[in-house]
Amino acid sequence: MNVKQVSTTPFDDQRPGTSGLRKKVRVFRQPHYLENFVQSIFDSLEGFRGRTLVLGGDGRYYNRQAVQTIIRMAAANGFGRLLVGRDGLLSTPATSCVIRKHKAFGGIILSASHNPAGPDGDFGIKYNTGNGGPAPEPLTEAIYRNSLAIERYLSLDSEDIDLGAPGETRLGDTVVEIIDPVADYAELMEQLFDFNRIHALINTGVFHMRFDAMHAVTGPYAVEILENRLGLAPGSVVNAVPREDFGGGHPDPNLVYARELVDCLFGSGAPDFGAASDGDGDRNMILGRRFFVTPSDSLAVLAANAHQVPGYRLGLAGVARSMPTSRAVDRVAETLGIECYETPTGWKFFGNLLDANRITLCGEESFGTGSSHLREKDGLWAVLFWLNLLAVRKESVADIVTGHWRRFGRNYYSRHDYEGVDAAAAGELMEALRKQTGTLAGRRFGDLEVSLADDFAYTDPVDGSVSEHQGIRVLFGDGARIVYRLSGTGTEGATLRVYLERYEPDPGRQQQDTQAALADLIHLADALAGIRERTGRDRPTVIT
Ligand code: VG1
Ligand code: CO
Repeated sequence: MNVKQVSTTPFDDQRPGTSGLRKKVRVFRQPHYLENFVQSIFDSLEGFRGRTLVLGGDGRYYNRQAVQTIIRMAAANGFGRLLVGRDGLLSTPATSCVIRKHKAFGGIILSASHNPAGPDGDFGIKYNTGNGGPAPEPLTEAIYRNSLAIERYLSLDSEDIDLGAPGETRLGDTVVEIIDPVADYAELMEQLFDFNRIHALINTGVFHMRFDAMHAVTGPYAVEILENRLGLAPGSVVNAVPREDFGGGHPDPNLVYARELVDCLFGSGAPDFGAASDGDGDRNMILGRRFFVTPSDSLAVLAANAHQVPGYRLGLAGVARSMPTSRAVDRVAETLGIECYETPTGWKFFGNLLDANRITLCGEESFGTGSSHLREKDGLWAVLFWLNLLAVRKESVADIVTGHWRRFGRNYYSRHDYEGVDAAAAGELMEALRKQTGTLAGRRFGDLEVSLADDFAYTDPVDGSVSEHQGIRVLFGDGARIVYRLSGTGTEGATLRVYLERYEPDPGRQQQDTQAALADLIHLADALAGIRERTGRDRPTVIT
């Protein structure tokens, strides 16, 4: 089969963000746009000739066409074998699993995660390396540099592959294998968790659960694992069929976008346990009956109880959280006598710590939790972890979390997002804050005294690489904190994220409403940054 070389010219906007390159579908559909980025990835890699590439996506609009394009390009560039999820589907954690299990050279994931899909929605692409994790910053920067200088890309003149038929096809010297997207992942979950015990809990007949796949990629995984293997009643997984437009929704598992599930868990006759996942299956939301578990608390609870779950019974090497994530897990680490690392936002920063066996569990406030079993955050894994804990402890979700607070204290925590604000105004707001950081320490605002203010920089303890400007943090003496940063995943204007946290050790004061408990900090966050004045917004778009 003849390899063709296609001439092209660079686009100047292909720098990957927090999690790969994300743009509007219409941007990706410009001639050569996708191809340029894919070739820039391949041009940044060495030694992949004859090796395996894993390929799949969250099933959103444009997924199928992009898969066909990338199959031709990967074959033309010399990969020996392509493992492609059936129908072009592979969740982000399943891709990480398949890369590791089959010792692939790397993988390409097509997803814009929780961002809405469809012809007017978003599309995205990210590259994962042989450890199964997101490309680290030096590699994403190399990809970006290549994209600025690209002159040609390689492809084949070949027919589309039938993505629905499992089995192998030859494309020149390359074998394209269509794989079951669920099998390897489900097998790994069975190794980590006590399926018999969870099965027993579910089949008592008194335990009820609802899982919302939000019309995104987790549907087939959840049906196979929760219903077929663990015996959950058919139909307990709702919105289970992946759709190209995610049913018109916003597959972001939080209190705002997963409203249907939240209403169900807070309604009369609510099930005992509720969970949801996002577009590409790496996020999770955990709910008990009339109870919401913040992702930060979820990480802390999992860390404190990990020894009760087979895959983690030998204990934890250490834990890590992204900087804006609440410090609930820090208290658990202190008690367990293990290290707790603080990384910048984005899963790529956990990779080195996991590879070096410095940590076992890690998580982010943005509904992401994961462990050393993979190199991505993993939505369904977190749900199974909770199910395993519920089966062992035989307590309600609310009792487990409130018990945790009594033991470790409660970190009241919330994130306020201002979406789609003017990019220049958002940049100026951050710049003004950055200038203030030098003068804030020691100042008092009501009961709050600033102990430290800086622009967070991270030195990777494994490879020594430095990442700067990762968010402005303002710390107060009694464990309270405000963090400001701009999103690196949006596709329109800028999104300002304000993270608020306050520690409450007194069990008698742990039952307040979160926003009320954080009211002083919320007020101060606006006063310090001039959010209303600079963005023209008088309230956040989304509060989680
Ligand atoms: C957001 C979250 C971050 C997460 C990232 C990718 O990034 O805040 O914690 O790692 O999305 O998650 P940002 O830069 O917009 O704040 V996913 O599920 O989109 O792969
Ligand atoms: Co995601």
